[in-house]
Amino acid sequence: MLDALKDELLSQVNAAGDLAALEEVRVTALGKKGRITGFMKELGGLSPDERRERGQQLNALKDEIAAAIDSRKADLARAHLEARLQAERIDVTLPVRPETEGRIHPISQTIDEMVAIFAEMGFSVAEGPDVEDDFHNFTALNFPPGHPARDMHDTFYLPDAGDKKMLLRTHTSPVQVRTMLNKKPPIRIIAPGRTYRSDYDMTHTPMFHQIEGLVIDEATHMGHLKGCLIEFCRAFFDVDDLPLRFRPSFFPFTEPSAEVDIGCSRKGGELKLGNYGDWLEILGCGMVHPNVLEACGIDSTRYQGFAFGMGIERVAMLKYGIPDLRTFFEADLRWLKHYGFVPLDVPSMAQGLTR
Ligand code: 2NM
Repeated sequence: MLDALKDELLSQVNAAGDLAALEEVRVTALGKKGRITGFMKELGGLSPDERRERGQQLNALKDEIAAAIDSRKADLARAHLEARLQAERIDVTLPVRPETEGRIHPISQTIDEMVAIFAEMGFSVAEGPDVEDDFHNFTALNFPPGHPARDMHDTFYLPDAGDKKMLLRTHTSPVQVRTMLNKKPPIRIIAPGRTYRSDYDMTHTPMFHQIEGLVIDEATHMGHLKGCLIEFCRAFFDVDDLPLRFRPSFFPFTEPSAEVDIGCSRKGGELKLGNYGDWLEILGCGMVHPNVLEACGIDSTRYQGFAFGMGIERVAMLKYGIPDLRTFFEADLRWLKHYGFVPLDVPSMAQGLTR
C-alpha cells in the first residue's frame, strides 16, 4: 500500500512544472494534513512491534519524497536559469552598429591623432581658458611691451573691465605658462585648442587651432627636441623616412629657436611628402627662454626644456588634401560628409593611425 503511495507521490513530484506546483505536492505529502503525516498519526493505535516496522517504513518514505522534492527543486531552478540565459542572451562579438549619418570633423580627428602619438611618448593633455589676461598670453612669454603681436590690429581685446586687460588667447602658450606656474618639473604636456587672431583672408581665419608642446627637466636638450619632432612627424604623416630640416629662427619665448620643414615634392602641381629635395614649413620650436622659466616660477639655473607649436588646420589640409582653409568653419554638411570621419575611426597607435 505504501509502495503505491510512493509511486503516486513521486510521479506528482516529477510532474510539478514550477516551484508553486512543487510546493503544493510537498504540502499534500508532508504538510500538517499531508498524507504521510496522516499515516504517522495512526502509529499510536498500533502494537509496539507493528509501530516500529510501520514507523521505519513511513520515515523512509518521508525521506525519499523529501529528497525527490529537493532534487526536483534543483532541476526547476536550473531550467529556469537556463531559460533566462537563453532569453537574455547577447552576442558580445557582434560589431557595434555604426552611426551612419554623423561625421567627426577633420580638426577633431587631427587633434585625436596628434594626442594619440604624443600620449604614446608620455605627454599629458593640458587645457586652459580661451579668454586670457595679458600676463599669461604675452608678458610671461617674454613679449616686450611694444611687440607687434600685442597690437589691437592683431589681438582681440575684450572691453575694459577692471584692472586686468583681457583678450582671446592668440596661441595656446598661456596653457604652458599656467602649467609651469602650477606644477613642478619634470613637465611633459601638449596643449591643443582654439586660438584667435584678428586676421581674415585666403589662409587665415579669426579662430583657428594650435597644438603646442612643452618638456621641462634638468637635462632636456635640443637633441631631445629634434628626436621628439622627427618621431612625431614620421608617425603623423605616416612616412618612415620623412626628412626634417631645422632652420634657425626667432620667437620671443624660445632661445635658440627653429622652424621645421619636412621633405616634399611639388612636381606637376601635386604635393607629395617624402625625400624628394623640396621643403615645406610645418612647425616652430626652440629651447624655452630663461626669462619665460623665471616668469613662471621655475629656476632657470636648474631646469631647462623645449617647446614647439603648430597650426592644426594647416597640417590637416596637408594630410587630408583639403584645399580651402575657410571651408573648415562653414558647417557645410556635404563638405563634412566628404572630409569627415566615421565615429568608429578612433585614432590609436596600436592599430595604426588611419585604416
Ligand atoms: C611655437 C614655437 C616655439 C612655445 C613656447 C612655449 C612656452 F610656453 F614654453 F614658452 N609654448 N610654446 C613655442 C615655441 C611655440 O609655436 C610656433
